[in-house]
Amino acid sequence: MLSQLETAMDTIIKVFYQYSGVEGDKYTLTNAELKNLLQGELGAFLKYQKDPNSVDGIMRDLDVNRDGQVDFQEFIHLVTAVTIACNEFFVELLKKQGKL
Ligand SMILES: [Ca+2]
Repeated sequence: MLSQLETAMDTIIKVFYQYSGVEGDKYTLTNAELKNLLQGELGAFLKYQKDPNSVDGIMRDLDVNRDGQVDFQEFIHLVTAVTIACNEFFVELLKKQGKL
């Protein structure tokens, strides 16, 4: 049986391939696949992006090797950054509530 953290990691991997397998190389995200993943899985994050063309900007930021695709290693940086931001938000909230 998988632990909670292993389940979370397994889910991240499955979500990535669920979206990356739609068109083109099934192991990388195209711009359209990245957009669908962000809208489907990180809607709240996308809502706070001020730039209406933010998906293109996120794609450029993530595509470190500049091949026009986002592979899993590039994608996991986004998950890490958003998770860190969420953690900082919750830590601040708990501090304000005097629970930390
Ligand atoms: Ca790439």
